[in-house]
Amino acid sequence: MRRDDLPAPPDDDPLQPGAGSLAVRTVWISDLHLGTPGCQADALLDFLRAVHCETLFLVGDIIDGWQLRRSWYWPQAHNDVVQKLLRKARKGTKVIFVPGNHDEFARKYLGHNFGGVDVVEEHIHHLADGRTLWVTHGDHFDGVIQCAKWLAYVGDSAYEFTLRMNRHLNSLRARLGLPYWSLSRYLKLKVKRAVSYLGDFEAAVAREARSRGVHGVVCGHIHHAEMRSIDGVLYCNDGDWVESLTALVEHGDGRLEIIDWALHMAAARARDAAALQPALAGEQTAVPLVVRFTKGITK
Ligand SMILES: [Mn+2]
Repeated sequence: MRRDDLPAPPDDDPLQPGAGSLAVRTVWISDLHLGTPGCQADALLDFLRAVHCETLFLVGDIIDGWQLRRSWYWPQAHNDVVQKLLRKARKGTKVIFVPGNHDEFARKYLGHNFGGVDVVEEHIHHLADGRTLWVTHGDHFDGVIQCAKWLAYVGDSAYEFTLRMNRHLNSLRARLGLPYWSLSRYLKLKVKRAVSYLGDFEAAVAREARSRGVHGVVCGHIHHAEMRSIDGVLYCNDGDWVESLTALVEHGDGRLEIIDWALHMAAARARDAAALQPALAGEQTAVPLVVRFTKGITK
């Protein structure tokens, strides 16, 4: 059943796709890894269609030049993402691209503007409430960390294998009506050394932010969304669109929030299913769907 066939959801929830939009002041997304099979372009498109903002930050690893050099992978959905981003720039959204290590080719074009997209090495963002945030991809902090073991797997075949398993697992889960679940995120949090790596990275980025005299920092790179205070500095990581499907947003009053789009899509699907149930049951609307299903099995 296509979503168009469903009744429009109520307008009270700003996150509902049918309600039209999620209107915020600023959006940060990173680590899309367009050009790799790991990129969850459909979920990303769903998010980009729903979100409206004054400023959109692309915080690095947007197009994966490393992977494209090895083998060409560029499906239509990845084109659609690029078109959607350029369209937002054309329609008045300020789009700022801070290249990362996987799209370091773009670092040759710092200070230039392409189709309304500004390419900069880093940026100081002023929140509506006056606080300042330093925006950087974060890969420069690999070097200052002793045990950067986990990141060695990014772009590596073991990591790609995990992502491939993740895709198979989740297409199965989708068929079973289960929400998206990140195998790679689960593994990463299970591996002790990876967890300590994440902590070291976060501390190093926060330390640099403090030395720059800003209130906080927004980065990506480690594919792990987070927002917390580290020694008096607000550390924000917008996550990624390979594993966690997350974005960081600033509301009109300067309040920051991590948006988990996988959760949002699961909630939207559950609402769709609830809306469909009476229609499917037809004349037997009084009989719960579960009961009818069980009866079918015992026959
Ligand atoms: Mn990176």
